Amino acid sequence: VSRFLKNVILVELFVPVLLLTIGIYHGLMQVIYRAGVIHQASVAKLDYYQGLTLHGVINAIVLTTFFAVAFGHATITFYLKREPNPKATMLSLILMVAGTLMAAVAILSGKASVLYTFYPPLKAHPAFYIGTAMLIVGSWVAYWDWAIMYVQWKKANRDINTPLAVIGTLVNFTIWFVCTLAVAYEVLVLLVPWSLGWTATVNVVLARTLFWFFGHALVYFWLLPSYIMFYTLLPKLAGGKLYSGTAGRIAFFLFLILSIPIGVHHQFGDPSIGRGVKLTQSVLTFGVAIPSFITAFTIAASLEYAARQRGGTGLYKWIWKLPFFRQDVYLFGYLINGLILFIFGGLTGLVNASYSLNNVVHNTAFIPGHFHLTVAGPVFLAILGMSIFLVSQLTGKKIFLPVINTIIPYLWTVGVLIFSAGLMWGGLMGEPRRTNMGLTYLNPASEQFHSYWVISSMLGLAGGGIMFIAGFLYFVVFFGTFFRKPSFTPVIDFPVSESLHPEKRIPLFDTFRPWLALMVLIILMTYIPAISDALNNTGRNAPPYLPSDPTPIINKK
Ligand code: HAS
Ligand code: HEM
Repeated sequence: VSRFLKNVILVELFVPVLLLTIGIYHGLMQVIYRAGVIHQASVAKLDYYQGLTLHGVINAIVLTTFFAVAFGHATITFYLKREPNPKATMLSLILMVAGTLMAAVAILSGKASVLYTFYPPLKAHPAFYIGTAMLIVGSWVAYWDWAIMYVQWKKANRDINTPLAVIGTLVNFTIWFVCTLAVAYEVLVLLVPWSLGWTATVNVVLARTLFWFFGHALVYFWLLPSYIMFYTLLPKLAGGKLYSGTAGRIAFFLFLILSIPIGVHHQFGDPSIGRGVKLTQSVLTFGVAIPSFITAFTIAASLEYAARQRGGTGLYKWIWKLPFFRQDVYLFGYLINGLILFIFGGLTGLVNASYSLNNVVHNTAFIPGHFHLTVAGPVFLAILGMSIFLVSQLTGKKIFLPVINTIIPYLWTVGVLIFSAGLMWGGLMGEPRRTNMGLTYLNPASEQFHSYWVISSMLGLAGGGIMFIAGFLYFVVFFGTFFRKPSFTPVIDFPVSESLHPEKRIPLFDTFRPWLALMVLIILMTYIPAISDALNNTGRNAPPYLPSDPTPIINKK
């Protein structure tokens, strides 16, 4: 790998991890506020919602996007044996860093406390929207360049199966490109003119619908780099082989067609969106769980094979033969903990997706309980592990404090399990999300004091505290490795899993065209009615609804 690319990848890891220190600090602050340990609206001149915005934007948007691009550069270069175009790579990096700085300044100056979902009626300074748009466009530039590299590579290698990691990366960025088109429209056509004062009002339902077109696909953009690691690295790290590469291909293509047309499951409570749209997107949401079920079974089979190769026996006893605490394969620990958390993350996702159950959990603490088991589970742990792996390899430096590095994912997992259990239990008792409960519900001096949520929010605090410690230890290992003396020649060398069964090339699972066509078709079928509802049932035409039923009365005729 060239010095140039090496440095670009290192900057793409260093910048977001540095910002992550602010993101993790605010995670801790939120559990402190919410548990009623303090009864203040702000600490160190940063108010609750400013902190929550920093937390969501840095952890879930900045870190994940930078990481996906850095990991994408490494993956594409490693498997296609050629490097991305330096000019495109540089342009992408500059746009991403400049955009992030603009958005960060807007949030830190208190002019963009709009949360990471940034849809109206909350309004931010234009710098926030423009910065976010630049971050996104920067990631597109990298994607276009990889797509060109892939097309050239494929021309020269028609009969060879495209490496699974390359399929995964391109599927992921195609989802990202298509879904960000909607948010780009929302930002540039609706929000920026409104924020500049050029337009007096904005169609809130339309903006939310466009946001969620992007917003749920976004979670698969976070997830797929981890899936690439589960399929292509984890079996090898465990000492075995991948049970089925074809299953992996099918899973990635299913994500391509199903990640976007399900965004309305975040809007079950929006009265302007009709029942038919909600039903269709609810059913498709169950569909998008299928590639994850395929992954669960394929990876479990690969792990069992690996453990039996190491002498494992019995129905479940083989599990103990897996290399949980081996310092040389520390990545295994990061990835397996992510998978364990995702069992609960996935199950709670299916609860959310169920139309009637969604009524119970929507806007409660159950939702952050769900997503810390997903984005702060398999996604975050894979980012932590891989960022340390790449920094060590690209700088030729040994891991700083390897024993601590091995323990971090276990500590984080214990923390998340306690934290999310507290939030979800509280959520089922009505504890709200996005609320500084220390001011009211958990302030004994307030009339609104609510003793039901004392224990659940204390569990959130305990778990959040453990997560904070694990996060702190990660920073020590990451920066410790970054700044120590090099001791070997820099490389990119992934521990690639072989396939257990000889893999025949099946053309349908080695081509994008039919899948892209299907993707566009399903999106049009699901989103034309959704957008039309958003355009028609708004403003004066907004339908009346009963608080007990989130569907508009108008549709009941
Ligand atoms: Fe979700 C809300 C439904 C997956 C993130 N989700 C959110 C929000 C976030 C988020 C951030 O339908 C909040 C947004 C906001 O701020 O308002 N989600 C789902 C469904 C899935 C799902 C059906 N979500 C994710 C992933 C995320 C994520 C992944 C981040 C990365 N989610 C919802 C819904 C809402 C929602 C509603 C709206 C709620 C509301 O009302 O606001 C599915 O994709 C889940 C499928 C997953 C599985 C699990 C498979 C298990 C695996 C592990 C196997 C383990 C092994 C280990 C092999 C079916 C792969 C074995 C171990 C050994 C030791 C051997
Ligand atoms: C929201 C705590 C790490 C992503 C929250 C909330 C809490 C919390 C309590 C809910 C606040 C509310 O609704 O009022 C923590 C703690 C962490 C941590 C203690 C670790 C020390 C992470 C990580 C990620 C993440 C690593 C992603 C990679 C999010 C997102 C939100 C959130 C996206 C939603 C923000 C919003 O509602 O606008 N966090 N978190 N968190 N967290 Fe975390």
